[in-house]
Order: sequence, then structure tokens, then C-alpha cells
Amino acid sequence: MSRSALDEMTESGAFNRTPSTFRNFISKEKTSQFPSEAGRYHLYISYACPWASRCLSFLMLKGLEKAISYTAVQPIWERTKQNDEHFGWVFPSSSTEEPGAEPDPLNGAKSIRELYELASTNYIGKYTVPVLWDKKLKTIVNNESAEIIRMLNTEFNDIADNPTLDLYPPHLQTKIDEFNEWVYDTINNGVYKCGFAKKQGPYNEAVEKLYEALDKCEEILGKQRYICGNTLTEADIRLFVTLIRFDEVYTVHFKCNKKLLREYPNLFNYTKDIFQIPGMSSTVHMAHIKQHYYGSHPSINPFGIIPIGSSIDYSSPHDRERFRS
Ligand SMILES: N[C@@H](CCC(=O)N[C@@H](CS)C(=O)NCC(=O)O)C(=O)O
Repeated sequence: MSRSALDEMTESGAFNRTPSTFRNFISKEKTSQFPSEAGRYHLYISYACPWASRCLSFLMLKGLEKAISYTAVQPIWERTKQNDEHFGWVFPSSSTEEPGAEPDPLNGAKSIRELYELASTNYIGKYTVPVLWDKKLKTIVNNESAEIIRMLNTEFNDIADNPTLDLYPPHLQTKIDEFNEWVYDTINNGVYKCGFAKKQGPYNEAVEKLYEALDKCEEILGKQRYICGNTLTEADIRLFVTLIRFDEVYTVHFKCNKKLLREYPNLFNYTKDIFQIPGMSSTVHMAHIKQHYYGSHPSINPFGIIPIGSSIDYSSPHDRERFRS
């Protein structure tokens, strides 16, 4: 079993992500094991992690900040125990140590690994974020972001400030699912396949598919404001979390350098458009993003140097209002 994403390799040197293990669902049904009560659940995230960031985006967009608390870990992986070699997400010892990161307010855990060990005594697998934690049963409800965002979208509407926003509306579900599957493989996970490849062949294959997919998105976004039409959906948030990291990190760290995001007019303006939706900018912590990737993968960046980057201002004007939404 892999202890970290950097070990998830096939024999041929390709990156192969393993599935998440805690897969329970929160439900608006009062009798369910995990009912959607205000104040009961906590989301552990890293601002660096695209998968965790999509959960935080849903929490913000749905107006659930008062109902579901959250804590961000330190951006750079550290040793999680003195007596073994595992490196992973850790909490700071005080809230002043690293702006944005906070100590664990619930369990006083030192690492995300400790939370997994509290939830299950025989857990073997990766200690990933996001973690959706139940304060009442003191356990992990779910650690799969694709499922967490679905729960946040529908199950908390009684206590959400923005209950009418539906990012997975019934009439678009098939389209969103199809799009997600393709974007996950080629773009969201595609950049990781480029970056973590240990052989030229798997890198070549991943990078070719990645740019084919970006070109296709660029074309779609030349005709409509969002990726599934003129309404914002889950598919946009899932795409956004990768795009916002592209020029600052993936281009250099993961060798996705055929073209920058800002060389794609539609994709670039679209990324700004989504960044400017109220609540979204607070989900993007570029300092954490850069520190994490450049500082946590010594086999890719042995000296941990953070390249200067271009400090793009995603809050600058965009041209997406030309489409009716
Ligand atoms: N399937 C998970 C993937 C989450 C994931 O891979 N998170 C990464 C950070 S971007 C992580 O925590 N990795 C820890 C490790 O590899 O040890 C989800 O989407 O929720």
C-alpha cells in the first residue's frame, strides 16, 4: 500500500492514484447515521491541495461557513512520527506560525495521519486531505472530495446561506459527469501524471493528453461562459482548482510547459471569472500552494527552491460577461 502519492507508481513508471477509503454520506434525513446538523462537522483542508480546495469552494459558495467549521494544515509536508519515515500534512503548533494554517481545534492532533489513526485503528493507506470529520462520533465521514462536494451541494440546504444554488442540477448531471470524468483523467490528475512520471513514455502520453484537453476547453469556452453552458456548475469548480495552480506551479514543477494558461485567452479569462465569484478568492492561498509543491517533493525539486513566478492578478478585469449567464 502506498504511503504517499509519490509512491503510487506502476511498473512502467506511470503515476497511478489509489481510491479513497472513508466513503460515508451525510444526509438531510434526520434518522441517518450522519445527519446534516449545524456545527457537527469539520473540514480539514490544505490550501495547497486542489481536491481539498474544491470542498472549501463548495463550503463558501453554498454559504456554509457558519454551519461547518474548517482548519487548514501547514503547506509543507513534514515527518509525522519520529520512529518512521512517513512525511505528510501537519498542523502548526500555534496560529501565528504560518499565516492561514491553524492548530487542530478538535483533537489537538499534530498531523492528518493522527486523525486517520483516531478514526480507524487498522487503517493502511495514504493520509490525505480533505477529511470531513464528525465531531459527535469522532470519526472520518468521508475523505473523497468528489463525494464531499455533492453532500455540501444538496444535504445542508436547511442551514446554508445560499440554499438555492445547485451546482449539480438534474438536467445537467449527465453532461457534468461526462465532463468530470474526462477532465479528471486529462487535466486534474493529468498534471500529476506529467509531474510524477518516472519514465519519458508515460510523461509524453500524459502531457499530450493534457494539452489536447486544454485546447478543447479553450474552444468550448469561446462559445459559452462556463464549461457546461451558461450556468456555473460543479464541473467549473473542479476545473478551476487545477487552472489556478497552472502557471505558478504545474508549468515548472510538473513540466507542463508546452503553453501557459495565460496564453489561452478563454481559459485565462474564465479562471479570473471564477476567481471573482464572491467567496472564491478566499479559497486560493497562493503562498501555501507554492510552498507545498516546491517544498514537499524532494525527488522532483531537491533543494526546495520556489521559482519567482509571475504573480498573476486574477482579480483583474476579464471578458467573460460577453456571454449571458
Ligand atoms: N481522492 C482524494 C485525493 C486527495 C489527495 O490526493 N490529496 C493529496 C493532496 S493534493 C494528499 O493529501 N496527499 C497526501 C499523500 O500523498 O501522502 C480526493 O479527491 O479527495
